[in-house]
Amino acid sequence: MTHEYDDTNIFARILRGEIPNDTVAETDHTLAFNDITPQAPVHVLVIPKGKYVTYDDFHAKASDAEIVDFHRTCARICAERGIVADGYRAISNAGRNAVQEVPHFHQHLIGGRSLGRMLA
Ligand code: D5M
Repeated sequence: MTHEYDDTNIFARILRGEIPNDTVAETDHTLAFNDITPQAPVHVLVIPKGKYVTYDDFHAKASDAEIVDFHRTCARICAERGIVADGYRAISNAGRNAVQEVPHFHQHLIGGRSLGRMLA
């Protein structure tokens, strides 16, 4: 897939402040906000502030500081939102086969109910 970044994507617009979001956490490198169509009681999206399209694009191009900050923020949100004890799902859709809708790398943190098996 192409990793050419599209500045018009909705998360780029959120990062530019053009569209409101329900912020959960923000650091120098990372923004987390509630998903607009939650699939569970907890459904947070975590995105780097840099322009990365997919999981692999992020890890290929981002600095160590950005990568560490991103993952620490994800883990902190899981703890703060109380989904660690009963379990949760952390997933990132990438590209066509995963039906990625928004071409700005993001991780879904989903929990608060039984999620069933992901792989059918
Ligand atoms: O999922 C993209 C996710 O982004 C999907 O769960 C809806 C969510 N979304 C789309 N627009 C918004 C806004 N404006 N705020 C919050 N959440 C949003 P994907 O993994 O790309 O298929």
